[in-house]
Amino acid sequence: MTTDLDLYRILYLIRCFEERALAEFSTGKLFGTTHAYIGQEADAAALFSVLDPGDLVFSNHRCHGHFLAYGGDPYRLAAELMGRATGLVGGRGGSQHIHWRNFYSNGIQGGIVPVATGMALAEKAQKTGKIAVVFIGDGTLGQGVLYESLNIAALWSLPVLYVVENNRYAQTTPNELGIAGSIPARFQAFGIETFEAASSDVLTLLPIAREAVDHVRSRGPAACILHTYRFSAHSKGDDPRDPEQVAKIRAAHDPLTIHAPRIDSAQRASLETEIDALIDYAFTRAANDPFPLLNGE
Ligand SMILES: Cc1ncc(C[n+]2csc(CCOP(=O)(O)OP(=O)(O)O)c2C)c(N)n1
Ligand SMILES: [Mg+2]
Repeated sequence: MTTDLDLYRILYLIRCFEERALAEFSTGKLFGTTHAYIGQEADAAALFSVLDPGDLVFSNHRCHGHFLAYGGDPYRLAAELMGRATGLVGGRGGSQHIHWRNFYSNGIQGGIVPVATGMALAEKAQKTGKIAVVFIGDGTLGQGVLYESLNIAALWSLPVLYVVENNRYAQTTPNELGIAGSIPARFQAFGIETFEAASSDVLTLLPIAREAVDHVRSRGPAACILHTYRFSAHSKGDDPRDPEQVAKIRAAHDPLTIHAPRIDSAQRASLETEIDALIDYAFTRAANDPFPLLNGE
């Protein structure tokens, strides 16, 4: 049974990690790039609360929140962002290419969708009862390989959930300049069932996530389309939006502000102190870890 406190823990953990990652970035401690999940936390909190531990997860360039909600270690992730040998993949994957247990991510838009679909086929063939969940952004609806994957998933009734996190922008391009027609119709054209929500309230998203996951487990492929907002820039400085507009959106749709009043304030304060310390430990320890050796050892 997932409690309100469990959900707040995930929301706060992601927020805290991402804010620290952005702060560390500006001091030059992180390598490559980074795409913060700030604003979208409720999507991950809801979906990961209804998955089974053995399910497979395929994420994208905006993967930190998914990884933390999956139960990943913030220290190993921080070490990966800093290119350290102790990182999730030895410091060679960076922010976008991480792997741990049944969690995989890939920074090529849509690149991991056929992989997730194929892994769903493998799970079905082996009758494991596990499902594959793959996250894409609205901007990734333009990748042709998505539609090849949907076709096969529908034809072979594969246990795969396509999660579209529609934060309304593909980097700096708003939806209306990049997406024709309706998003659900793109899945429905293949006979794939769609579940949809426009909310940053984790309690609104939870039953929809559960319905979508149940559908995949018992009947076959589905899409879960979540309309959300990102509050930070696409990666670091690239945000064409009017800051006043972003502030207004944030004031109305912050998943933490929406959920926090449901938690006893003393409990919340103690949880926040605990997570602040955990994140501080993660980044401080990672910053002191060794870099991988150049000869590949
Ligand atoms: C094939 C490919 N083209 C371009 C890029 C560069 N790129 C990274 S993220 C991104 C926008 C993605 O938008 P969306 O799918 O909506 O995800 P969001 O960043 O909004 O979470 C682009 C163009 C890429 N990673 N892969
Ligand atoms: Mg987007």
